[in-house]
Amino acid sequence: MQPIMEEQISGAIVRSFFAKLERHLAVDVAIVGAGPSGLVAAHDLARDGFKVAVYESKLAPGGGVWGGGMLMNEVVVQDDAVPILRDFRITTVPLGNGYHTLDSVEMASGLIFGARQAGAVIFNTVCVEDVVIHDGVVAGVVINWNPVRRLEMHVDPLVVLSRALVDGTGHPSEIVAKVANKGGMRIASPTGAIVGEKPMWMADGERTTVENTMRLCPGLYASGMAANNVQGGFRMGPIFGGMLKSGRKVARQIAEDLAS
Ligand code: 48F
Repeated sequence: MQPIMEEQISGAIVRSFFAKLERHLAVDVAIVGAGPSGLVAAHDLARDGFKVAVYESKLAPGGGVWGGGMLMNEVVVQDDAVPILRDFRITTVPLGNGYHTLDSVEMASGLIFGARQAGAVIFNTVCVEDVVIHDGVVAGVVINWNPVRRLEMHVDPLVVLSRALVDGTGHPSEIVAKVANKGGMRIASPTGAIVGEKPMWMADGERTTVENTMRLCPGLYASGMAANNVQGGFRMGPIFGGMLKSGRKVARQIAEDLAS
């Protein structure tokens, strides 16, 4: 007897999802947070041949890009970030003063599509609730469905091992907090712990987002606003060049570290 259509559709989804999950139970790079820095890092590392999984707790990847500035769906980037956007074929409109505007919906969807097309796998609606630490090395992520976390259901998670883990969770730097506070590990910051983000200063925040993007301890890196929160940088609002450059920087550093 031919299987009925509903059974074929459900079966195809179940089989292909679980094959994808199983292929990614151990990865080269796990990236937590599908904001702009995480998506650029995912794109660059996957393009270089690394096995990359991105975990995003929300249904829609894209982080803080979608809403532009105060829900006006345009954002701004500087000249030196435009080449990164070109790699994703995202359109920019020059303002003639070193800055460009772009449509935040095109930016978010372009970064997601580019990362995925490069080969990174994105697990959306999945949150990273903890980390794995083996002998002083951050070695993976503890994952669960975000609705399980939000409903406070008492459900044990699954574990994915990683050679490099990127905290791209934005302002809260949730993953570094787990490593530093719960794991008790010293991280590369002025205090050895999370310093905490400062108020708004666009120029300084943009500069330090890139400078603060670094390896924090064996196996752990931070990108984007998480990197600034860890090192005590200023926030910067709806200008995104620093986020894009941070993603590219962390990818380059991980590629070098994993090759050595
Ligand atoms: O905050 P977010 O966009 O990260 P980013 O790359 O970019 C920051 C800018 O958007 C903006 C800014 C620019 O001027 O300041 O804030 O640093 O995206 C972070 C993503 O991480 C997800 C969260 O839902 C968001 O989409 N996230 C946070 N915690 C977790 C998580 C977690 N524990 N597990 C999975 N995803």
